[in-house]
Amino acid sequence: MISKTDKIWMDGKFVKWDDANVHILTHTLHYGLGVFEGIRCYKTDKGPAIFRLKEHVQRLYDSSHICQIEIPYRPEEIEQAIIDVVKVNKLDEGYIRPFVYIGYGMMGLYPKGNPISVAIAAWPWGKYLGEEGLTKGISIKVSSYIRSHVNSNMTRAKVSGYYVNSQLAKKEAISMGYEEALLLDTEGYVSEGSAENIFVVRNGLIKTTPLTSILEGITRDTIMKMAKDENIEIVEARFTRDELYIAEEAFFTGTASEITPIREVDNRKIGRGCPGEITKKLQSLYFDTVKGKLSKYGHWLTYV
Ligand code: PPE
Repeated sequence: MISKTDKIWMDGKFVKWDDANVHILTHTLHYGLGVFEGIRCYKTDKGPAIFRLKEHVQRLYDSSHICQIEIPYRPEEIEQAIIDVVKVNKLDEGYIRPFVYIGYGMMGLYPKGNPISVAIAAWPWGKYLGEEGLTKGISIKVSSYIRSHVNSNMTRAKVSGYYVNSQLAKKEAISMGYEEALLLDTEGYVSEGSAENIFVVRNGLIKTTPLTSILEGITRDTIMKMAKDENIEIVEARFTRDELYIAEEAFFTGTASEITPIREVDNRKIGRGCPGEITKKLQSLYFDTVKGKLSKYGHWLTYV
């Protein structure tokens, strides 16, 4: 169950958590065209810090642009509202969910004139794939569902409706005893997890899937920059599921899932079946960064 906080920002006003409701004929609720973000804020020595706020807000606007939804606020207003939501709720650590949706008005697939609304909620959210998942790694399954064709779902946008595909894949994986699903693209190459980008390591080289059928993850970008700074070779290249099977290390990245090692894929151990050295190194750099312990990456933090 979600841990409630006090207030949610809805179109410029703070509303009590329990009163943050919408009409049942809210357009996005029926047809799935809404865009959202997932942002984390972490406890640091200098108070709560929001990780890569600007980039998340930029992606929210990019998602809206792709979907031709006009957000009735300026990006600076949304950034400030996100900071205010953390402040008002006295959160020192948690997850922030800005959501842009098409409101009540017309039904049918051309909702001309329906209001565009924005809501921002924040709440404490622990380890997405479990504490043990972070330390020992998770077991995943290549899904029978595939990511949509690039001209069906334009995955540079983070659209609510796309998560039907993710949920089906996740349900399938969990019902079969795995912790997360891995989806392939329409051509059969590795794409991403239900809510994570993926990296593999082999012979000291890191590979991550190129930006075709995947969300342009902000954690993915963070890890790519960190690997480069550590002089670890990293490339964006397509790879197949068997290349993943024989990888020495593999891990998922995402705001919610952070850096989660993958210890097994389709019942095949990855490396020695525990988090590898490069994964552990990047994971610790990531946690030190978000917790404000690395001044080198301090520019990615917005203190509340
Ligand atoms: N791919 C998908 C499909 C995805 O949903 C996410 C984030 C990522 C990659 C990683 O992106 P980034 O967070 O920018 O590194 N998924 C968000 C939603 C999770 C949820 O259950 O809700 C998240 O991690 O916040």
